[in-house]
Amino acid sequence: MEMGILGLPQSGKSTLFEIMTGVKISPSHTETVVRGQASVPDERFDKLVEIYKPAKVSPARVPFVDVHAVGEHPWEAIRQNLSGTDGILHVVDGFSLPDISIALDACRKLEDELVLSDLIIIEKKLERLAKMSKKAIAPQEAAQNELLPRLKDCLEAGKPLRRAGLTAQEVFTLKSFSFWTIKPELVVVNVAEDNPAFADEFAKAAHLAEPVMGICCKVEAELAGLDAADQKEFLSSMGIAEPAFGRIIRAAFTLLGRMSFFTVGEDEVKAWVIPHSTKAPKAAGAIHNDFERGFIKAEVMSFDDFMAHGGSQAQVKSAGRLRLEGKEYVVADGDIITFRFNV
Ligand SMILES: Nc1nc2c(ncn2[C@@H]2O[C@H](COP(=O)(O)OP(=O)(O)OP(=O)(O)O)[C@@H](O)[C@H]2O)c(=O)[nH]1
Ligand SMILES: [Mg+2]
Repeated sequence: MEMGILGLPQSGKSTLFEIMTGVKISPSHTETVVRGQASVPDERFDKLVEIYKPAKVSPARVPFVDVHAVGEHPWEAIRQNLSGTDGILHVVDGFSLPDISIALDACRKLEDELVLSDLIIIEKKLERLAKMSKKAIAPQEAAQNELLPRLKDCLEAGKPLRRAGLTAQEVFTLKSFSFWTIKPELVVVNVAEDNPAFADEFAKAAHLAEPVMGICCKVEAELAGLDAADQKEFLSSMGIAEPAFGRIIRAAFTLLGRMSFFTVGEDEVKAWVIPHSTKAPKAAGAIHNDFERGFIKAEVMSFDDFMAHGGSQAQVKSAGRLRLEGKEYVVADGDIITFRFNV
């Protein structure tokens, strides 16, 4: 699971990457690709930490990748380095020239590049398939051959593949292509300090199917540099509940179809990242393969039950709200779990 940061040159990609991940990119850096992890803000997790005061704190994380593409073929470097990512964070410059039509053009320019890039892949594949004898075409390719013309129409109409109404099976059939526009996408408008309303105006004018969020990277870079207490003070002095970079990280996490369950104790409180609709043994496997192999039961309490019973596992149990779940249990977001296993 990885989120790639895309955007036109100098739109603020690296600034945003640094804010979210805390990974500093030195101005003289020569590496093309920089990876970093962003902690996902979660009030429930913070409450658990407050209650258990654990020695180790491990929040959920989202990996982000930033590409510093220079030289003659920047797009090639971006394509190569981000093609394996699971989602796209598209940064739009809204600060250097805060003009809606300029920002819209900039946004569309990149979207068009992505659509075109996917279209070329499809055309090449269809050409190749057309030259092959029917017998030589493998079943997977035959399925692709059926599907690709429809996708071509979609792209030719300027629509990304994520809006082609594909079934899960069809998406699976297309996996080997790593299309850009099939990936979930979040659009982030980097606004000027004195124009925070610009992102909303942009969203209204753009009519995108993708979620749009605003951030002022300049302000948030200062914010990210403060410790937690100073951050709170800074935010309340500005009348803001939460930094925008926190909301963006959370949105990326949701966009990738992820959720968390918690394990708690005095040694560690940890948020484990799993896809939605994960059954208990697979969730146990996120912790350790042995937990999945030797899975017996999951002791589960919901976060709400835990809080409603004074943040005490013993009280949850005596109230009969501690559930013993088996192999078919689908883990819910925010479950607090202790696995029983046997290896
Ligand atoms: N005023 C202002 N400047 C910003 C903001 N965000 C980024 N910048 C500046 O814009 C320039 C480009 O920012 P980067 O984060 O390096 O942009 P980038 O998209 O990573 O650039 P490339 O990797 O070269 O394509 C830097 O000089 C930043 O300091 C912002 O919100 N406000
Ligand atoms: Mg950069």
